[in-house]
Amino acid sequence: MKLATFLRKAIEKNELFLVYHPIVDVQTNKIISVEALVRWKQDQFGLIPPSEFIPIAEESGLIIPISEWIIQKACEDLQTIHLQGYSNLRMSINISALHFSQEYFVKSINDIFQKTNANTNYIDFELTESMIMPNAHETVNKLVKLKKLGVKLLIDDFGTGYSSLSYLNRFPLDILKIDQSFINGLSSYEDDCSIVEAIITMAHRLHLKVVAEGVENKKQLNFLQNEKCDYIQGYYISKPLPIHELLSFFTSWE
Ligand code: G
Ligand code: G
Ligand code: MN
Ligand code: NA
Repeated sequence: MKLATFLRKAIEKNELFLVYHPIVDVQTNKIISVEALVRWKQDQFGLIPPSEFIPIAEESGLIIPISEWIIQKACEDLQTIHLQGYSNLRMSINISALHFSQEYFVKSINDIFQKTNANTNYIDFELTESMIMPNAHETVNKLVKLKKLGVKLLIDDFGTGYSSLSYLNRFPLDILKIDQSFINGLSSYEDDCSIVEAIITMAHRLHLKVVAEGVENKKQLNFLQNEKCDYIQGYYISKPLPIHELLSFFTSWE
């Protein structure tokens, strides 16, 4: 049987779950946000990584119910986190390309927000350059509608997509997340240092905040601190954690 057949059953069989990857403010050293990342634990095959099943989900269209499930679960867990006393914590949610391209995308998001009574001012949506570039005009309208719901918009994997920078000030964006490939190179490649430096300067000129993803050591952190990067995310802080472990991680971090 094909993986898609098993994936079709994954939601009802409760096989999908979310883990949360902390994002830290470089200046204050406080955890300001977590990124929701989906995981699939299948009966026979065990843990299947998203790099394997997200493409299958996109091809088969299954990504749409999965994406809606992810967004709803992340909203519910954000409420749990807020009720535990971490009332300023933000939630960053990856948006699927196929889901985003649907005409009813904004409505489906709004329905989930209504259903979960979400505090949308604490939610960030992670989009990629390739999702927003194809129909720039249509996309602007969609992004403007999304922003009216209260969320912030983040460009994920920045630096690896389209080379056109013209969209950066045409779209109502708030945050750039520098792709981890540039952060990996900070320790050994002068070129990567220059690129990261340039992205941060450019982002700040455009009044965008910057997240560096894939920070794994103190050397990278020091560089980013010097360059006035706003936020960092990576294994140097923590691995992505299930909600209960996340809550104990918050306690130990304070
Ligand atoms: O968590 P991990 O690094 O294994 O994720 C691998 C890829 O899967 C990343 O590109 C990530 O954006 C994508 N991914 C992980 N979680 C989600 C999710 O909840 N929704 C969507 N659409 N993509 C996700
Ligand atoms: O495409 P997206 O940026 O959503 O995917 C993020 C992925 O990168 C997640 O699966 C997350 O686990 C992974 N990631 C985040 N920080 C680090 C890190 O410091 N090291 C490694 N190896 N992976 C990381
Ligand atoms: Mn992401
Ligand atoms: Na990324």
